[in-house]
Amino acid sequence: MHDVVDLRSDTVTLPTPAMREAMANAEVGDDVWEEDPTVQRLEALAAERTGKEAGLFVASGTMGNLVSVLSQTRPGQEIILDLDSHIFNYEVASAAVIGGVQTRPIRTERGFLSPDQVREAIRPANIHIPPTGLVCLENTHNRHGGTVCAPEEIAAVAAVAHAAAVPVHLDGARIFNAAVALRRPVRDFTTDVDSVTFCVSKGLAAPVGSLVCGTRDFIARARRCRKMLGGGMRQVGVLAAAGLVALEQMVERLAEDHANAKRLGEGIARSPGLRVDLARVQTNIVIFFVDLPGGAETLVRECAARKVKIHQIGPASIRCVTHRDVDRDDIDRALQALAEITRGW
Ligand code: TLP
Repeated sequence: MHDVVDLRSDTVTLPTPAMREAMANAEVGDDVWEEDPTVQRLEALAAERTGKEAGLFVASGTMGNLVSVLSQTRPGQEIILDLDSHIFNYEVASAAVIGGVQTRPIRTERGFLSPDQVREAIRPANIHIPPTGLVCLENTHNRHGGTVCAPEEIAAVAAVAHAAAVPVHLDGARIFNAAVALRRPVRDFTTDVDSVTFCVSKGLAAPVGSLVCGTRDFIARARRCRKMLGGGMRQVGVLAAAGLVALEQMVERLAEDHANAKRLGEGIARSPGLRVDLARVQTNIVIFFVDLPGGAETLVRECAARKVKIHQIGPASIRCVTHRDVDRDDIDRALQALAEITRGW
């Protein structure tokens, strides 16, 4: 039980005691010179988990996605992605501003492009038309409520892109949640894509950082892009040490977050005036809708007054994310707060 129940995001997780200890004792060196042994261990472990040749530690998921776009496209190309994707909505238009690429957002049912959608969106060679440079996928899908895309679906989309010689990037910020939900190894979700970003700073509870993985050649280009963006860090093993603990100790417990999200979703479904699609509550995210006009603002405010923090993501929609620093009692407290507020709605 915590004093404040913070369901705004899994990014709010605090480093565990084991992480703080590992950080204090980390062996470090200058990582721009590629001399930090702890960073190298983390990059090697990330590559192994994703079944790729090499990995690169970056400051954030946003930086991981951007270096992946920069390393696989050139200005004037187009990238195909889902309309609700994080890259399209929440990365400050970095692909366009810094990469000079045009984004081609496509509306999907669950956040996942189908092979047919990708086939139709890939541009033919024509003097008027921007060539397709990259297809970007997201798994789990944040704005669609933490939905999971199965490895076979990823493989089918990648096959279409690869047949047209277009590489595929996976924004796998929460790919470990997908892996735990389907009880399959992460590498099943990543073998068919050319590059993947995942975050250790979300449900895995490390304070900072994401990993980008792919071929050795791709990682060499990504490393240059990271430097260009000011992301070449020095004795950064103090952060990578927490990332190692995240990968070694924090993956299996994500199942608890998923169980808590389910409990929360089921409680919300029983609350008057609130609507949730329980079929979408597959991992640690619950998105729900408030039917009353102005209800979402009221709900966020009234919950905050009861020390329950939730996050409004649309005029009538709210997102809750479960994580290590929210336990089952906290979920029941959040449900209690919602029940008090919506009584009589
Ligand atoms: N998402 C954050 C916010 O930016 C919305 C959150 O609280 O969920 N890809 C996906 C799918 C993400 O959800 C996020 C973070 C990122 C990339 C970016 O990661 P960071 O925040 O490390 O740059």
